[in-house]
Amino acid sequence: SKSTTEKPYDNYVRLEAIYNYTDGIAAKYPNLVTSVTGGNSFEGRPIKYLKISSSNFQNRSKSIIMVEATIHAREWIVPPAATYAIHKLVENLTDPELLENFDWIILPVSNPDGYQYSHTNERFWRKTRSTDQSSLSQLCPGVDGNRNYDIHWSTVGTSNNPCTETYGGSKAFSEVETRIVRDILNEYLDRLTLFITLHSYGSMILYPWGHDGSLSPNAFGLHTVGVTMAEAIQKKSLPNFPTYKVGNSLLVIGYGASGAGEDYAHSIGVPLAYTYELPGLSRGLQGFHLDPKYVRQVAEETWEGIAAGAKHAREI
Ligand code: ING
Ligand code: ZN
Repeated sequence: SKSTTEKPYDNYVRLEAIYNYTDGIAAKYPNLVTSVTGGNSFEGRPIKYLKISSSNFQNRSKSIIMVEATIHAREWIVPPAATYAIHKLVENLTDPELLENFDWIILPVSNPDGYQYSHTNERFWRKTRSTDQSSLSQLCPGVDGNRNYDIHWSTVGTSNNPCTETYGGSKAFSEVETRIVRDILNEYLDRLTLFITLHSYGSMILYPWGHDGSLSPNAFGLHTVGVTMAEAIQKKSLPNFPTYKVGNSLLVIGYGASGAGEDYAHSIGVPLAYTYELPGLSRGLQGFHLDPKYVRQVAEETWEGIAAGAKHAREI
């Protein structure tokens, strides 16, 4: 049933409802929020993000927190967590410090083609929907955005076969969707303190490096802030939800992967860069389809983690 009052963080919703919400927020709070279209997806959909600032974003005076979401289409719990963060910052700010000390960039759906396709054609679609010149790519569209960044690209936990779930693309940044995230990171690099890419599932907070499990010189800071974020989430979580694990992505997930967004952000100099794996209560593909009765719960607890991360973000 279609309801104009349904919020994008109370249930699973289509792309159109997410953009209706973010456009509405930008129109209603012009002094606080700017909606930017970073470019268009492979199939021509706008990729929109919000810049949120209580002063003037372009003043360049505050550190920036960036939350990027839904590079993987089937991870439907992710857009609600991103839009709830917008709701808390703009419509229901309970901690004024979060806007006094930081500007925010929130990109709720970085892969709109895949997200739409997961609603209309194939619920568990993961990748983008692009094709390139190769005949296999024509047969098997889509690139794994989280293997497409220029960080040890195409070396570990990825495939050069377009017909696999972890196809890294014909080259690093072959996808306009990852290029848009790259361009935002580069534009604001000097002010970015904390970058979070939202995924599901597994109840984990992961940090670099994903290709070999080695640690960055900032690993102490990454781990300390990671644990703080996980504890904040845990405080608001439910007894039947798994306990969050925090650590290096290879060590915690158990497989290596190169070309991931979190690793790219850290490699170019974002001091705190994480992948959140939001909860799923089933194994296998059903883990990507958490019972919709938990959508608001996950949105709320995830926000606690993001807010705690912002408050403890320090350039080390
Ligand atoms: N998981 C991530 C993936 O892309 C990940 C895990 C994160 C791997 C960071 C490497 C680095 O496989 C999901 N669920 O997408
Ligand atoms: Zn993912």
